Amino acid sequence: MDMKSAVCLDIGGTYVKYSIITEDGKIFNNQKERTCKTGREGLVRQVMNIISRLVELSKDYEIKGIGISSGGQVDNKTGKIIYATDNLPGWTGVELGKMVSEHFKMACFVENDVNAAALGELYYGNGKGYDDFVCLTIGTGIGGALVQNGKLVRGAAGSAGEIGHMIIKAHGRKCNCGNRGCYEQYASVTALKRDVKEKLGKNFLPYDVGVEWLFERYGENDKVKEVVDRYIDYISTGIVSLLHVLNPSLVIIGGAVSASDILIKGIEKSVKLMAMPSFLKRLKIMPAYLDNKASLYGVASYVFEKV
Ligand code: BMX
Ligand code: ZN
Repeated sequence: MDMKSAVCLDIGGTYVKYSIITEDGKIFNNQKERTCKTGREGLVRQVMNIISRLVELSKDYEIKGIGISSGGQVDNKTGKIIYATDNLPGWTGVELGKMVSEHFKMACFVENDVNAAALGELYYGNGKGYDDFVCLTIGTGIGGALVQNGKLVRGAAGSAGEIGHMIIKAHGRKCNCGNRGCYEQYASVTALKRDVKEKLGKNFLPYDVGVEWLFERYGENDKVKEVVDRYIDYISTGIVSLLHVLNPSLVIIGGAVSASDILIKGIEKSVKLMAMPSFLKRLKIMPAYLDNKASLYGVASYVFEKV
């Protein structure tokens, strides 16, 4: 009865993931459902419903608070979504923290999804013991977080780390942030799926498999190799730019694709070819330890630390 717990949600461009996490790091009821993309009202309703169910399920615990990570730029002091691209339609301006804490009469912390993932990795995962690292997640978009001196870099408006919107090609592909040539238009899973359709045909990737399926066929098919090699180069181009600006000692790559050895090895090789030697001296590139639960652990750490 006394075990302290946090109700945790991670709102991404494709799924809302959620679970109950206890103070000693156990995770219960870890589930996901597709993100409601019909606009603000639908997504708010979905979030409220999930929290209600989790609160109901946590009756046997002492709930310390609610932690939510979300795509978009988040003011973590007020819990407001400062700006979200159309990956989460209508999400800009939502006062999520206030809404949730008033409704459930509990503390609620909101943080950008990848900032939260970086905190999760810092406290519970591969970031342990590192003071300077970059975390990126490859999914519907590309999210980023920068940790320096053991702390998240937030920037002047609290929006730092939107690395998916670094422009890697002037006048390039249109992005749903309104710009052109953004990193996530080349190196996200969404972009890879589009490239596969273009180069290998509409039905090449079976509808019920993830892009990992493609990496497994890397050695078997020249055309697959060509698409994957180009994709690896895109991912690496962004990483090398980050290395040259920040000189981190670790890059953590999260998202489903980070489980693929071919991808991580390919990125390592390609980064070595492009980066200047001194930036490689102390560099490690690692997949996220907490897998797709990093953001949930990150917001849980918030709840336990801050309340
Ligand atoms: C987008 C942007 C980032 C987010 C990243 C990864 C929105 C809604 N999202 O670049 O804030 O971190 O996607 O998100 O503005 P995911 O949907 O791939 O998990
Ligand atoms: Zn963009």
